[in-house]
Amino acid sequence: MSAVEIPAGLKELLQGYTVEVLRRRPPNLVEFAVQHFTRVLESQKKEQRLKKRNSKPARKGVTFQTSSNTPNKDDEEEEEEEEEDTSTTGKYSRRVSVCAEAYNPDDDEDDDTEPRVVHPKTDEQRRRLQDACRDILLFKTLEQEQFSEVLDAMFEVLVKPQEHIIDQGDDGDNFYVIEKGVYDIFVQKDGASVCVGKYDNKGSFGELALMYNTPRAATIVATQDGALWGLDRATFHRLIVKNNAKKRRMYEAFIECVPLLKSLELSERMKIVDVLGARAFKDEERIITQTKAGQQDNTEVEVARCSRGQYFGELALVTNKPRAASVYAVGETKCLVIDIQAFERLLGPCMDIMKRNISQYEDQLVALFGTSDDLKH
Ligand code: 1OR
Repeated sequence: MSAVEIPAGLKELLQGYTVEVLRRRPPNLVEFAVQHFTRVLESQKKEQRLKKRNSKPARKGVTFQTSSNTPNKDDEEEEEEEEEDTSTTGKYSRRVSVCAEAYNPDDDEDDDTEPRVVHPKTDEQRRRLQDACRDILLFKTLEQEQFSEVLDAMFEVLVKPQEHIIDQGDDGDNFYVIEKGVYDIFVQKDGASVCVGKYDNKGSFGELALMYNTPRAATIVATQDGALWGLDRATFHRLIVKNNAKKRRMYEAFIECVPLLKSLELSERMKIVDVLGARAFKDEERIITQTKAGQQDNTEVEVARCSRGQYFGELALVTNKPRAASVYAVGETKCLVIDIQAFERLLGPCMDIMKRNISQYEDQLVALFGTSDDLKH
């Protein structure tokens, strides 16, 4: 037991600031701290104003079971069900609560008192949901029981073109899995909103603010009619964030000895663990399929063999080109997988090392086929 009492919320505040510093690498930490905490304060004030106005909770479907007996839920004063907000203007009133939940994922105390969120679904909805969630990495390391709790809690969100699902700077309300639709990703750069990528009918977004109690890092806008599945913040926290603590314990030692990741800070390596999924492959199973002709005929030639601690699959991501080689499992194998958006976000600092290694692939190919054109960026 500690003799010094740590004020409630201090840890989360500092953690939020640290994560933002690591993500944005500001030149002046003090100036950045002033901006960051001003934003936190503004959000707190906004939250209080919203509470006063007794505004309704987040978007369609995000309702906690009314049997909730959790005493300090922020939402408790808020009126639960009014008519559903299905406006197409793109802005919904959202739950505002910077650093409301404790971040410590090991802190299990209130697990039993947390209400379990269940959104009933038809068989057809459940099937579509299961399909959409099949490749979501954050779900890959969940136990079956936890996974089905996640599915129970998810709710369908239909979106219209130009609808903002998430606005950068807001507080996180939900995590989203894409069932269909194309979504642009915008990030503020020097005061302007820049499109940095898109999701095309698959993937998920909105995990960062929920995992690290930080403001939304990007704006996500639907470009066409789309369908999403949302998972509320409380359930995400209870199941995914807690599972991440387990993942950290499982993969910490392994990640420490992956040479590529040596140049990252410990906290950055841990963020990689947070978004990793694990996948097992059988002997000879194809893990990556070559999508362009790298050879004159159709015979496949083994060009390299990777083992524990090495990586593959980055080439197409770094060069933005189709897959240049196929990869097969040799024996029973297990890979840790990172998705493309997280790859770009988290492995930026490793780009130089990866590019250096890519020039080695070129040497290998030149030795085999006498050309490296396919690998040129
Ligand atoms: P969030 O909860 O912060 C916005 O809400 C979401 O956009 C975020 O979680 C991610 O799921 C998703 N940088 C930050 N967030 C991103 C990015 C991104 N891409 C998708 N999201 N970058 C683009 C990487 C292709 C880096 C931009 C500098």
